[in-house]
Amino acid sequence: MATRQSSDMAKFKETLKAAKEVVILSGAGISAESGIPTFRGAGGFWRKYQASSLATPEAFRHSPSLVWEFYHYRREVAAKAQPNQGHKAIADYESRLGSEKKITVITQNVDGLHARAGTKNLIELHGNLYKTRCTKCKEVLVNNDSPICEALAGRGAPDANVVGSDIPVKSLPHCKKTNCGGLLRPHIVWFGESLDPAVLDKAETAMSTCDVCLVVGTSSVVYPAAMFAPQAAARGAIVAEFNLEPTPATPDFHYYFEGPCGTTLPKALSD
Ligand code: BJW
Ligand code: ZN
Repeated sequence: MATRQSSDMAKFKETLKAAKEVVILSGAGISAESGIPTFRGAGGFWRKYQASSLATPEAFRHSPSLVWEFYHYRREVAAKAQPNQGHKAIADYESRLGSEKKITVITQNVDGLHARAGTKNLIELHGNLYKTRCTKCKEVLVNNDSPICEALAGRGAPDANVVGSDIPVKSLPHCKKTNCGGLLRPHIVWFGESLDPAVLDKAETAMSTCDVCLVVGTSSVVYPAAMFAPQAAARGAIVAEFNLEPTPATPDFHYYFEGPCGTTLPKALSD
């Protein structure tokens, strides 16, 4: 990716001060400093699998046991992680200025760390690790159990040489509703699946009316989220990107702040 010099922070802060509607669109990079691996790049593997190859309906159909091991591991990691300075700067910004500006956080992350940091007006585009959906009756429930079922206790180790546990389907998490008993799956949007239309609609509405957008810690390659900020920039919203490195979308944006967002965001969002 081409290099780009960091922009003038003081100038961006003036723009942000004048904004009436602000959207913060985040990706895996914001949780990296909390110890949660990103999807692409070195940390994006679990065992011998690229994380994105397990986040598919085909992988779940082929081996619900393997996919549940993967998500059990991710639930346990995220439950132990703490929101970092980036998450906190966003939550603090909303609590200071949320009554004078409309501030919306749209996250692609499923780790729940924005909410745990205190963000209120939050749209979780790709679902949440701590929600399940019944494959039969479709009921969505919050589930914070650890482990989520007995058979997954001590499973999910990420090392490349670990062999899958091949847990029988009957021992994986199941719906407790009378007359259902369907297999549960993580309430997460996998590749090739449509986003929840109501969630997508809320996100698109916020994107279409904001005057400033901060794009934080996302590689901007996964659709539809990848087109949100470029579209906002194209209609005249001011967009600032916070990332360790430029992305395919960087040339579309007005501002670019290079570095760990746990350092750059508190500077951008402070008074
Ligand atoms: C730091 C940092 C620090 C690190 N500080 N920065 C149009 C064109 C082409 C394809 C498609 C298209 N429309 C749809 C598709 C198909 C597909 C898609 O986009 N494919 C692309 C890969 C090409 N999209 C879908 O299937 C979506 N469904 C859909 O659109 O349905 C309709 C449809 C289907 C098929 C065809 C056409 C239409 C659903 C997408 C669901 C994404 N799900 C996942 C996994 C589930 C969640 C989970 O298990 O956790 O969501 S994929 C994965 O990628 C995850 C993430 O939310 C998502 C985005 O990744 P993110 O957050 O950007 O992370 P990384 O790792 O890529 O980047 C981290 C960044 O942080 C890097 O830039 C680092 O530099 C940076 N960073 N540390 C600041 N400290
Ligand atoms: Zn059910």
